[in-house]
Amino acid sequence: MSARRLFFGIGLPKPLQQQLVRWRAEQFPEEAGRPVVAASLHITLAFLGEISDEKAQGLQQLAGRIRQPPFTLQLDDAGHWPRPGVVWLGCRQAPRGLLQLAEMLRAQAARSGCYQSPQPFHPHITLLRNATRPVALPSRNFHWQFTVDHFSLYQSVFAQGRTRYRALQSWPLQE
Ligand code: 2AM
Repeated sequence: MSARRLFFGIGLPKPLQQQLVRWRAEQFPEEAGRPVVAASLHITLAFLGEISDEKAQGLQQLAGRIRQPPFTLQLDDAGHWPRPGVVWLGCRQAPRGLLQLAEMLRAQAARSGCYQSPQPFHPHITLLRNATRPVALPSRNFHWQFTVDHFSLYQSVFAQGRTRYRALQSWPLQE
């Protein structure tokens, strides 16, 4: 039986991807870490791991039953986790809609046997990887926002030395 590495997440609007990539290039020197390509910038809601197509189908059905209104996400925070080597963008106060959506998807994933980290959910967009050395973080005078009106199931595909994320299915946020 085939297994794919999957996760539920939120993608970014294309213009915002471009803005973030330009800002990142201004803010961080090349040696700070390996930049995630614009099209791969995302927020993970629930990581599923390598799962069978059967299990994925069950989770896709459950995802389709989620009823929640859209919400606005403010990107006004940044940080560095040296151990996984991640520089990230996030929000100082995560909106309730984001936390609810992630909680629902993570609970459904856990009930289906997908291991969920016991660490608190910290929504973030990974900007740089392999950032294990100290990094000077930009002063917090940035602020972007966007409306989240859908979420997606992504496949993580490793090919030619790099990982890319492919959206397999999306669901609108609506009541
Ligand atoms: P990261 O960006 O902080 O590394 C695809 O790998 C996505 O799933 C990435 O956003 C990654 O988060 C996240 N991810 C990978 N492994 C994970 C795990 N064990 N628990 C939670 N999220 C994970």
